[in-house]
Parts: sequence; structure tokens; C-alpha cells
Amino acid sequence: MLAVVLAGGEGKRLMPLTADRAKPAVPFGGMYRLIDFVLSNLANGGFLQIVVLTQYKNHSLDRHVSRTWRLSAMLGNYVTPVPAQQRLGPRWFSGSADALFQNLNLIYDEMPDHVIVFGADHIYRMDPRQMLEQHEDSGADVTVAAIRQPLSLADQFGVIETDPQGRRIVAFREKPKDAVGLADSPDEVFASMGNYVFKTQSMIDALREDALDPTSKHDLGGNIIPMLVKSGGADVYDFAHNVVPGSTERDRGYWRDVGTLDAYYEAHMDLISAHPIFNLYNDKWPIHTGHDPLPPAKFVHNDGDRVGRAIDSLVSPGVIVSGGTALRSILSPKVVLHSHSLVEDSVLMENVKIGRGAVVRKAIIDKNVVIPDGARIGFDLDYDRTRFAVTREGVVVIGKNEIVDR
Ligand code: ADQ
Repeated sequence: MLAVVLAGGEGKRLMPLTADRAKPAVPFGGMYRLIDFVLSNLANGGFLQIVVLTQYKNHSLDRHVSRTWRLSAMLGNYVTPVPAQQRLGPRWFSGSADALFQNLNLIYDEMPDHVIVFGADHIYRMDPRQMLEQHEDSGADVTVAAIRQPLSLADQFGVIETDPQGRRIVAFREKPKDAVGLADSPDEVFASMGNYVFKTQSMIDALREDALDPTSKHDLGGNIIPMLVKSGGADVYDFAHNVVPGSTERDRGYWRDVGTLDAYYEAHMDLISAHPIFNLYNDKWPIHTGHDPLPPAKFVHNDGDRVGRAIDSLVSPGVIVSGGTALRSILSPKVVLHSHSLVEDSVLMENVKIGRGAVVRKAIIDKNVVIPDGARIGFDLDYDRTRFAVTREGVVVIGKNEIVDR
């Protein structure tokens, strides 16, 4: 079994967080990067031969994968980042199918019976063994994982129609503008999760045929899956049936595409309540990651009366809360809150410093940003719009290393 993780996405809608990193390298939940979720799902499921296809601004992604995901080579295990190789001439990958096609040599090297091809941009827990089992039993050319999503989001997904048994895919339309809801739930569609298991030979044949088609966008969702649907060999795997060890009634079936800043923000807010709908503390299916050694988080009084505190928040190692307050927020490693500062409903990435008396509300602040003493972020959105990105839902987003005035 070979697993391929598609990690070449540009993530334009996550700007400025993707200004100088690939989308799968975007930090998440204080300690993680987006790609850690899919890699943890594969590794926990025992799939330990993994290639990660990268292309766009891949430096921090390559570094993270090579440093963190070092499996025991002695047992034949590996997680290898493979940058775009311009193997077929001087061009980058044009789409996800082209990325696979250009790396077919990796498939020929292993010649597995089946190839798992998963996206790298989602927050979820999934046991891929259960999907593989269905795929092997059915003998399908490809099995596509799917989940019910609101009809209003249909144009962001591959939308699937199945036969009455709910197994064979009879139509697959990539990001349709005119989708209709499901018969049993008119406000929902069945959406592809961008996770596939292919019979190896079927995948090779489809990629070769697609490569010869000058009209193709060489996209898995746009071209390859519809091709296999047409030939009658595509099945759906209903993610609602996936049960991960240690999951609860509450967090079962959780899956988020964090393709936009608002979705990325909301997925963070899903982490922080007392009984979160995505539970990072399920140690039966851990989300793995790696960091340099850091000292413990520290909460200190300052100015005599100010107690440093964090409530309904995630606090990473290396954080110092010195007489400041964090409410419903994510504090990544090495964040510092100085006296009389207040951070509410926010995501602070590594090494963000919040000055004395500064107030931050409903913001995402990327790495290394210093918020000066007394600054106010997230109160006057018209002013914030003149200097930062502000999302439709009113989240202020400050890019990495940006200089912030009072
Ligand atoms: P999108 O996410 O919009 O839709 P795409 O941009 O192709 O599709 O990204 C899919 C995955 O491939 C991502 O993990 C991305 O990082 C990666 N990727 C994209 N281009 C790549 C390239 N050239 N090289 C390597 N990796 C690349 C897809 C499906 C939909 C499905 C949604 C679910 O096409 O059918 O509904 O995912 O989120």
C-alpha cells in the first residue's frame, strides 16, 4: 500500500496566511500544521509509506515534514516530501492529476495493489483502514470518501450522486453552481472529501488517458473521477460510517475544509469549548506533530495585582501570560501577553507579543507580530480594514512579521 498526500495547493483564499507558506503548512491549533491531521490519520491507521507531493512555496512544508515525520527507515517506513520535478519539461504541475502523473515513477517503484490519495488541507480524524476495506471488498477502480455538507457550500466541493443503494457513484460534478439537495435532506449535498483510494492499474490508465487530453485541466476532481464514474467503476465511502478509536458521540464525523479564513477561524473556535466538537485530547488517535524543546507555559502576577490568566483557551509550551488575560483563544508557542492586555476570541500564532494594555478581539495574528502597548485590534473594523485583512465575518487577520502601529 502506498499513500500519496497532495500538498501542492496554493491556498489563495487563506491569504495572508499563505503569503510565504504552502496551505498544508499553515499552523493550526497552536501546535500543529494542517498537514499533521492527514499524516496522523494515515500513520495511526498503519499506513507508513507516504509520499507528500509539494510545489508551491514548499520550504516550510518540506522542513516540517522532514523534521517531524521521521519514521523508522529500518522497518521500510517513510514520509517523503517530493517537490515538483519538472520531469515532463519546464512546467510545474497544472493540477492534482498532473502532480500524480508526473510522479508515476514513485508508483512504479512500489507497484502497490492500491494507492491512497488524500488531500492535505482538512481538520478531521479518520481511520483509513475502514475505507480501504470497503474498497478492496467492492473491487471498485476508485472509492471516494464523502460527507454531507450544506447545499449552500456545494460550489466548493465535488458533488456526488449515487445509485439507490448509496454505493456506486452515478454522477460527480466538480464545484457545481446549480446543485440540488439530497432526496432525504434537501438542504444538503453529498460532498467529496478529496480523499480517494485507487486500484493502482485503474489509476495509471486514467492518468495516462487524461495526460493526452489537451482540453483537460488535469484535475482529480474535475477530470479523473468523472472519467472513472463514466466507466462505471467509482464508489462512494460514506464518512459517517467511520469510527475512530476514542471518539465520542459528540466529535464523531467532524470534518472541516479550512479553505477560507472564516472557516479556518471557526475550526479554531471548535477546539476551545469545555466539550469541544473536535477533541485534541483523544490519545487513542493522537494528532502527531513536532517542535523544538520549549519550556512550560507560565502564568505570572504582574504589577502586584494583575493575575495572568487564560480561560476557555489552549495554551502552548513556551507561552508567558504576565498579568494579561486570554479568553476563548489559542496561544501558540512563545506567545507573550504583557500586563493589562486582553485577548478575546483570537488565534495567536508562534511568537506573537501582546503589549501592555493592548486589547485584541476576534483576530488571527500570524507569527512574530508585535502588538504595541495600548493598541486596539478588532474594535474599529473600518480602521482595521485600512491596515489588515478583515473577513466577511469580521475577523481581523494580521500577516506574518507585519509591523503594527498603535
Ligand atoms: P480543492 O481543494 O478545491 O477540491 P485542489 O485545489 O485540487 O482541489 O486541492 C486538492 C488537494 O490537492 C489539496 O490538498 C491541495 O493541497 C492539493 N493540490 C492541488 N493542486 C496540487 C498540485 N498541483 N500538486 C500537488 N498537490 C496539489 C478538492 C476536490 C473536491 C473536494 C474538495 C474537498 O477536487 O472534489 O470536494 O477537495 O475539500
